[in-house]
Amino acid sequence: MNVDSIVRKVAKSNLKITSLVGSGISKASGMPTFRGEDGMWNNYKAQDLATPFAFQKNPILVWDWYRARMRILLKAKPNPAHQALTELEAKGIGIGVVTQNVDGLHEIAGTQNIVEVHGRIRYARCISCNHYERWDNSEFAENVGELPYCSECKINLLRPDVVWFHETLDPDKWTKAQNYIEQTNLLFVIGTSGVVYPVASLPQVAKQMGAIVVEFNIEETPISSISDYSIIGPCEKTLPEFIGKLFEEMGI
Ligand code: BJW
Repeated sequence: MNVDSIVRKVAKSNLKITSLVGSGISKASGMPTFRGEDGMWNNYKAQDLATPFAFQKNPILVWDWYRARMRILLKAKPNPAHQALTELEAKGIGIGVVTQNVDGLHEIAGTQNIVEVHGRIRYARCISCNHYERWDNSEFAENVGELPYCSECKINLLRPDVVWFHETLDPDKWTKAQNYIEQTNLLFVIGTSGVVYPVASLPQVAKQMGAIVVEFNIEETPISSISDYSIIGPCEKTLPEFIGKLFEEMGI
């Protein structure tokens, strides 16, 4: 089915769109994805970097990986897909963005209703006293091989304020994400491989609650089989095009 026909099928009054987002949306901003061709897990093993055990074993290695990503992020800007989600919200039909991304590019694009379920790379938190501080500056990012300590208690290490494998998601954020899913009648699933739980369960929940699911990805994923429509192609192109046509169809 072509995009025009899909838009005609989903456009209706009282649309409440939630977007469930993964790293594919930020690829056109220069941020690498985790899996697939050019994915970070091709060069690194997730268990060596994105687990609490990895941080206990080798905090310098973990911090240097986050520093390398921060150096890329400091040059990155939101792309047309991030901007399209901001427009969706501004028109009153985008109710929320549930993002697995830690890069903060939705916020920079001007989206307001965002829940960052896997945390925020721009912040670090003390492993003991729970003090938070920003570290998204080039001085910090360039200090390869150094371990950052908490500026509050001055004793304990800082860690990136992200969710690693084997860690639970922040319960408030998870509740907020579930609320968006429960309220939505159209779910966009954008640039995620759909393999990391519990987030990967959300499209199924939306579907069970009667929402239409539209996936935007460059390839099929495990989410494709439960999606009503899969739009294959780079989302920085397909998403603004789809949203533009949706506005036209709805006359907004
Ligand atoms: C494009 C595109 C373009 C490219 N346009 N598309 C067995 C053992 C142990 C644990 C588990 C287990 N089974 C399940 C679990 C739980 C585990 C899990 O899900 N594991 C599976 C991988 C097997 N989950 C957890 O541990 C979670 N916690 C939890 O469950 O708590 C309960 C619990 C406690 C104790 C024990 C067990 C359970 C926490 C998950 C945290 C994930 N953290 C990371 C790192 C975040 C910090 C950081 O950024 O450093 O989150 S991992 C990484 O994957 C990151 C991402 O948010 C997440 C999802 O990845 P994403 O975004 O989908 O990226 P990719 O690369 O996978 O996909 C990119 C997609 O874009 C592809 O589809 C491309 O095709 C597409 N694309 N360009 C459109 N232009």
